[in-house]
Amino acid sequence: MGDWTPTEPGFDAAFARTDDPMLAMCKGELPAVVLRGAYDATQCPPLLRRFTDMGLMRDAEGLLRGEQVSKDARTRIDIGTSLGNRGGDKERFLQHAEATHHLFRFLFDGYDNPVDTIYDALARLSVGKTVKTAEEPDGRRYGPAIFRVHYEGHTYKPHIDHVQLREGRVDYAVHRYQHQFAGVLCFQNDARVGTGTEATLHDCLWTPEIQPHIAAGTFPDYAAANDVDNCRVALEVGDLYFFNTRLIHEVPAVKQEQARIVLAVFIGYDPDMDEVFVWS
Ligand SMILES: O=C(O)CCC(=O)C(=O)O
Ligand SMILES: [Fe+2]
Repeated sequence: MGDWTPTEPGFDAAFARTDDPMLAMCKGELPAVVLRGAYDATQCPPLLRRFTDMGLMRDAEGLLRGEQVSKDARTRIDIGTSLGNRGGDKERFLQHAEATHHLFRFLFDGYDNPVDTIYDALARLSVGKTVKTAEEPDGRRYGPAIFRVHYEGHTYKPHIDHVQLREGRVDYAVHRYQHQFAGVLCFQNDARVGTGTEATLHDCLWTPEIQPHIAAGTFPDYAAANDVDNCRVALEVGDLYFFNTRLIHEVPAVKQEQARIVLAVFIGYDPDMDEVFVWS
């Protein structure tokens, strides 16, 4: 125990730990690669104001100013196309993804494109490989990335993300990838100052034997009884991290102060394949 920690602050630290950070994450040996200040933090607040003005997300601050209380009680709002939530209807999913591509063509006008920030960073880590938005054999693309706006109380209980292992999908091209990662870029913390609610990664790759503990909500007991190591990922606005989503991971309840907002992608990766697929 002890050295199961993410690398930070940048690419040099990742490649100083291992000459193949993606492979080390595939194996679960490296929990995460953290890239501090990957995106210019000063561009996040004005972009988020634009999203609110466009009606893409709810203005949690309005409550504090005594404005009309929203009837929208969702604790998570997506700007983008989630395969996990929409993949049940493939045609609709792909149409929705096309609309997201259209939206993202102008959504960031005047600012740096944060989706490019994630793809470029992933390309630097995936040495010798091509990084592109996931597509079906006929060329239809998945969503490129997704903003997830998490309001007070939103919690990700211990879980994994895997198209095949968790969602059981075999009718999408991304199912061929053995390894799935996430990339998460912090746009707004729930704490106004410093780091906010932090994700925890457990030193435990999912297996069918673990599943009963996930399903029953008893993973914390299992982890304690088996001395499962873990690490926390503290993010400030502009920080980006990548991790293997087959690691059991969780994010505790978001604070009341303000929404926790991230730009996230999922990544299909195989050491033996030249193409890295990215979707949301
Ligand atoms: O928001 C985060 O930091 C992680 C969320 C998560 O569970 C994921 O992206 O797979
Ligand atoms: Fe997750």
